[in-house]
Formats: sequence, C-alpha cells, structure tokens
Amino acid sequence: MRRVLALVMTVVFLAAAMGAAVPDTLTLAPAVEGWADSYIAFLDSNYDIFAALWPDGMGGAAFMDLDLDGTPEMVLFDQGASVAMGAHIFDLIGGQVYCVSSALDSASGAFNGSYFSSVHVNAGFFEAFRLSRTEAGWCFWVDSSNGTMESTWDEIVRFDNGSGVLTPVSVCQRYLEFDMYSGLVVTENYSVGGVTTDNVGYDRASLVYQEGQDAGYEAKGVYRWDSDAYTASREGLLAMARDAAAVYVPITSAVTLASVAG
Ligand SMILES: [Ca+2]
Repeated sequence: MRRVLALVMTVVFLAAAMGAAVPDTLTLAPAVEGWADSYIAFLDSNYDIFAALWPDGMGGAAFMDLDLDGTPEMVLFDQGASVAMGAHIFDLIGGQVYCVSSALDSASGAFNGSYFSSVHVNAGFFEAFRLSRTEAGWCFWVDSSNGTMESTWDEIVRFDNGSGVLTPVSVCQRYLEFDMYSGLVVTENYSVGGVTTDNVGYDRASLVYQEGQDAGYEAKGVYRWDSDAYTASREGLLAMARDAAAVYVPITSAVTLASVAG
C-alpha cells in the first residue's frame, strides 16, 4: 500500500512538474475501417518489390499507431545483419499505403517515395517503440541503435504526425568507435537535430526522452521464428502480416493513460 501511495505521489509530482500544457489523457480517433485489409492488399500487390529488396524474407511484423492518429502503421523488420534489425514502416494515407521510412535506402525508389523520410530506425524488438508523455506531448519514441564489436550508433527518434503522415524526427545521434583491444573510445561524434555537438549537448537533448513518463504500452507483433508458415514467399509474408494484425493492441484498450499520468 505504501509502495502504491509512493508511486501515485511520484506520478502526481511528475505530472505537476511537467506543467499543464500536455494533457493527462490521450484521446485517439477511431481507426480507419478496413486498415488491416489495406495493408495486406498492399503486401500482396507489391510482393515482387518485397521479394527483390528482401530475398530472404522479413524477420517480423507488427502494427502500432506510432503517430497516434488512431490507425496503426505497419512495421516490418528485416532479418538484420548485426545486433539490430532494420525497420521498414508503412502508413495508410488517404486510403493508400506508402513506405514512409526504411533502413534500406533503395526502398525509397522501389516503392512510391512521396512520403519517404530520410530518418530510419533499427531496433531489436517491437517493444523498443515506447509511448510516453514528455514535454513534447504524448509521442512514441525509439532509441534506434546498432553496433559491431568496434562501434555503436544510437539515434533517438520521435514519431510525429505531419499533416496526417507519420513523420520520424531525429532528436539526437551518437556514434562511438572503440579500440578492439583496450575497449577505449577512439572516435566519438554527436549531433542534435543534424547539427554537430558534444556529449553534453547529446545528453541534454536526450533528456526529454529519458525523463518522459512511459505509458507502459507493449506493442505486439510476430517474428519469423514464431511460425514455420512465415517463409520467404508471398504466402509467408501475408501470413505474418495477418497474424500481426490479429495480435495488434489498440492503445485505448491497452493502457490506462489517465492513471499513468496521475
Ligand atoms: Ca497512425
């Protein structure tokens, strides 16, 4: 009971400290009718492009409403060549599906690139996309990262909605290169909003994300290893997307945001 009270007090304190500008609750529009069918039809009619870009098939699929407009986006993971998997994000815009972000540069030319963003994401699992309340409002964020034995790369990305289109925004980036033997950092580069800075500037910019109140939302998706049906084929890709749509958790039913925000 005391722990619960302490938690409530902390949340209330945090909510008060954040000011009144950001509402305690998040009210979303209803999802566009038939959204799942629209994404699945897109995968079916563009399967040749998927097969050409990712001949080994995809590593996972999930639906999540990253721009909080009520209708989920489709996030596909590739199979990844290193620590993280590349994310490929599709949005339903005016009844049409567009690729809006891809860790694979050539995707912008392969699909209709009208809404393609140069900001892309690498992540290890769908739960890495976090819904939180920050000074910027209620937003999804991801600490997009990748690495090798000799280097790590981090980019904190916030997901906005620009005129009805999911818009990933690069908040800050960090690149570190290590000496293989000593483990010491030999190269370090930082930038905030694309402008070069130092580690202090990076830390300051990342604070908004670090200090946000996490809503506790866990995005659900399916991964290649979940089913033998997810083969590198049209049927495999469609099965993966159908199953991802079936496990999609709408934010409204998943999180009691009012209690999180105090
Ligand atoms: Ca959305």
